[in-house]
Amino acid sequence: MTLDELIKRIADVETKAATLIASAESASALEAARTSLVGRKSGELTALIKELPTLAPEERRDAGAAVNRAKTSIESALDARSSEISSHDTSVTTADLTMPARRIWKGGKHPVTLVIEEIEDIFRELGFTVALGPEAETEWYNFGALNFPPDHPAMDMHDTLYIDDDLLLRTHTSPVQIRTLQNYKPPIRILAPGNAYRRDFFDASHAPVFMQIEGLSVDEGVSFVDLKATLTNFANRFFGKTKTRFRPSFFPFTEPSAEMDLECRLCKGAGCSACKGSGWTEILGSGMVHPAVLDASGVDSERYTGWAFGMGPARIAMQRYGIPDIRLLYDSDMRFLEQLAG
Ligand code: 2NL
Repeated sequence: MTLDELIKRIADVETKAATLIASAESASALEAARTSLVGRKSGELTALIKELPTLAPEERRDAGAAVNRAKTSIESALDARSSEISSHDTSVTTADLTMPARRIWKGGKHPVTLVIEEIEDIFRELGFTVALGPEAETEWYNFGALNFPPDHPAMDMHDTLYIDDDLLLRTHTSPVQIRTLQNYKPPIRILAPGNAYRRDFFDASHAPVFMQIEGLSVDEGVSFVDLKATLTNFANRFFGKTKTRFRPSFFPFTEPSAEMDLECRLCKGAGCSACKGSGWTEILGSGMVHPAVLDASGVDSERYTGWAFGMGPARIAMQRYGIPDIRLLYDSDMRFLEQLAG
């Protein structure tokens, strides 16, 4: 090859390079251009460099300088185009970076759990702690220690689920209170939430497994005034300021016993279908702990007195959220639960 020919070929490669580089729209197209122009093996300019030794020695200096100038200018054009392409790389910029992330559905709390937690929060402020215990109990913890006479109908196989002769599924959470009285010295202020079991048919208002929450306060000098004041304060906190009343009742484990009613929120006491015309709805049972219960648990009933209450958080949730059938709380139907999930 002559020097003139080589110079012309270099100029041709430079012209071609300018179009090739300018038309490359992606990093891979640009990389292909780089290979075809200055690649080690098959680059067109590289091929011309390999021609240098065929020239006459006095021509090689000018030819070498021309090839190097072309190589430098092609390489800087390649670099400039490369930074242009990466600054408008469409694969990054089409994503909407302001769009909120899709979060994983982690579930929500069941309405009965919400009610239990709210009750716990109110009583926690009043100095109560939460106590838990077994769901399978002996007859003594479930009935005997609670002053049930030996022939009480609640102990009947028709009402209670027995595992064997002496083991049964607790019918209330009172056994937790008995175990606390046995193991701790007064003052005692506890809340006992948990499952309880009865041999009932599953209908609109009964379930064979249900949540119960009981409370117990035992100390020297505790009176019915403490019961009324604490439970009235609780009702006003939980339901908002509402009239309450206490009615005499009976439980084997309390004497005297009282049921607390709340003025019906729907008719404001006038009487409606929700309160069956009475103007009141029952929310809990309560009473002064029977001295026989304290003595059975090893607490001196001459020195200590106490009060207790029990309520069904499912019933409370039904009143609060207007749920007409208790089975809705057991069905796990997301269309229902999602409306109340906390
Ligand atoms: C209800 C109301 C109640 C209690 C539960 C209790 C526990 C001990 C001693 C005395 Cl260890 N009482 N719990 C008291 C009054 C009522 O439950 O409607 N139950 C069916």
